[in-house]
Amino acid sequence: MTFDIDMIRKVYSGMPEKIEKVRKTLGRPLTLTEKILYSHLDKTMQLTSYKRGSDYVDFQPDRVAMQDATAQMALLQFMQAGRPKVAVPSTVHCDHLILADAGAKKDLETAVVKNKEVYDFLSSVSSKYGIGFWKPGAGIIHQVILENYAFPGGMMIGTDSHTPNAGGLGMVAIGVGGADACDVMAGLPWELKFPQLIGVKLTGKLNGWASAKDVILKVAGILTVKGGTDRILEYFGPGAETISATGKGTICNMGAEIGATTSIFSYDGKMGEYLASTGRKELAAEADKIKEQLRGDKEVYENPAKYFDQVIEINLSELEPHVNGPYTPDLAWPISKFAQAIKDNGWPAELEVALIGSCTNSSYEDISRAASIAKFAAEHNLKAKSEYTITPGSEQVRFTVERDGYLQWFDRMGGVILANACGPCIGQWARHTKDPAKKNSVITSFNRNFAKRNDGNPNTHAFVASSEIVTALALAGSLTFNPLTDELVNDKGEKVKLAEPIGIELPSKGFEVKESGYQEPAANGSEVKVIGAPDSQRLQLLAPFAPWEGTDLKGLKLLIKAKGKCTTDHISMAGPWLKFRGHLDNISNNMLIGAINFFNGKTDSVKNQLDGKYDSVPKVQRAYKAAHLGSIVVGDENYGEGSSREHAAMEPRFLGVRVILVKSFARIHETNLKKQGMLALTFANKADYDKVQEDDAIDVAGLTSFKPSVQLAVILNHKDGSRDEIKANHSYNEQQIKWFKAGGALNLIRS
Ligand code: MIC
Ligand code: SF4
Repeated sequence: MTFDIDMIRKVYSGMPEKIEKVRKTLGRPLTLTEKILYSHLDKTMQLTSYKRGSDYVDFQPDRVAMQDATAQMALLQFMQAGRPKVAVPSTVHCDHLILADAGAKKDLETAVVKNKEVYDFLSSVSSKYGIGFWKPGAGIIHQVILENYAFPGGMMIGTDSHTPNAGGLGMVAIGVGGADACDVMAGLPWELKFPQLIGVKLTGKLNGWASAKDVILKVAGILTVKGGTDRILEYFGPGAETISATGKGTICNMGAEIGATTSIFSYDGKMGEYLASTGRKELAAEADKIKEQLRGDKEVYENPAKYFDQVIEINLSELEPHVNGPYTPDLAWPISKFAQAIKDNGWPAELEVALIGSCTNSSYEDISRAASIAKFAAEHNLKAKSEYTITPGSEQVRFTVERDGYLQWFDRMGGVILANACGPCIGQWARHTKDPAKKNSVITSFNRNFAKRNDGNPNTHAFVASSEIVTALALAGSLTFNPLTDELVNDKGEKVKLAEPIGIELPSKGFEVKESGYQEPAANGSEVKVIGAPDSQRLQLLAPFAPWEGTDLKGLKLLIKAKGKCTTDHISMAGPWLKFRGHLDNISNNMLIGAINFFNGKTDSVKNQLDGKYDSVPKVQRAYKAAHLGSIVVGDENYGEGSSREHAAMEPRFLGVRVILVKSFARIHETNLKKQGMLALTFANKADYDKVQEDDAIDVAGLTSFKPSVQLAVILNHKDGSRDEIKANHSYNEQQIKWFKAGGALNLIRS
């Protein structure tokens, strides 16, 4: 399980010289992001100033990380690539498939039985191909990566959108689809649009109830869910150095919610302490040797407006705790305004469930801060008025906080400790609710709060905040409580004002764990057999997609014109569907069932143009497929925001959708579509969205001369015989056009 110090030494040994060369070539000081990106350029790339936000550049990442729900597809694809072993250090983490129901021990036991097939498959494939495997119960991918593998100055890709968590240790860590991971594991370069850079200058120091989480909740409010697309956020300034490494991780983690490519902090003392405390003194010593390379240049931080495309400044001393939501993570409320917002909007004030933990907020520090509130409550005869759950991020954190006596306070407050896993964050939650038809509220310390995400119920209003604010609100049982100013009444009828949380960044006795849950790959993988039954309902080998037919596309049926927010949760829902993540045919039955049909305002109800009847989206699409008719999906802004799950691209591909035409895309989803051989197009004129009618048959012209930067024509053939010809933009480069023509990137690797 040891971090790969030799690999890291190799990366570090080349860095100073490479960075000096870049500085000379570009003739200016460099941001940290540029230092890391340029020192990971693929050998085929030139050293030149890349145009931010538009030039595609090839990189060579140092690591790959995969979680169980996405690893299945990534590894099914890797198995087709025909390589004996992964080309870079890679790991798989079993965290998404554990249902939260009765508490940690029972839930884990149930999951191991229920998901046996998938765990056996992942464990055997990992062992065969040289991949480190973290068993269920070991922890959530991003926490385990931070504790074991992340390193300052490194570059990692991961099949999960919160991979940027590792930015808390100064790593450029980027969320991708499984096909991208497959490329890197197969030894191919990895392509990314060279990002624009946003500098976030932090001054002052967090105090009282304010925490690292509030930094990102505020940034989300400023930049919105689209504001980070094709951008990397680099945090710096005196305030940055006062935040713990895990607090930095929280900030970088939730950068995913603004669509950021990733977020990062420069190497500093806090990171060094964290490395030492997690058994990596040796690595800290190596990083210290080249610490100037692991920070942005002084001139950049002194004069950020000159080197970043945008600069945001936040004074931590004045930062108020925030609560964001409902339904979108960028609806940011300072706590002093939140009670009024609840009243003004008629959101349910009663808090039914409060949940802490997740990959975003489950460090030792987070748990100690929340536990200090729970301890104060126990000492002052206060009990939780809402249901209250705790999901530790890893077995190492759980073991250590139990040893140090924190868990008992949650217990006394009335809390339930869940397994070290994603659980309710991804809808793996058997919520015990009496009346699901009732509007209700929950609050979490997680990162996403899209409709239906946690419990599948559209009536649930989900909010996000820090672990300590969530804990305080659990005690109040109400969302209109402000712990900074208001009092609670305890069992004895006394008024109590909560004390401010006290956090301990790192355990004084160091971290400890008995059973880490790690499995080393086999020394000789060729002898390992992959475990999987041919008639499985959960795993299905992939068949190659058909290549492009060589002509323009004619008469595509409009499958759905999606209205408003259409995240990957709307396109390929998680929760109960997670069990089919390794079975493309089965999971395709959830395609777009959460998207709202523009024409009737309903979900999962679209017109079948063949018989004029309304039916569920996957059914209608299967009817088109059976009739050998292609189709098209039309969407709104930031289509595909949220998760990295490539199922959201593979399902339409598998069922015969040919084109996704939207106002704008989220980065990972757009790439996933291209990788699978789909046409991902955007309206050249966004108002043309309004021209699309329910019974349209749509043509796409210009494909025989498909070229980078050249628009395609889209012809809307309306039912009444009239037609509209509109223009569509695309962002395909030469290589991506080849993917389209081959019917998907994997078809190219294979050949
Ligand atoms: C999420 O937070 O939405 C997930 C579940 O972790 C996803 C990955 C998935 O869909 O498997 C993500 O963020 O990429
Ligand atoms: Fe798991 Fe939630 Fe983190 Fe995604 S955001 S990795 S589902 S804990």
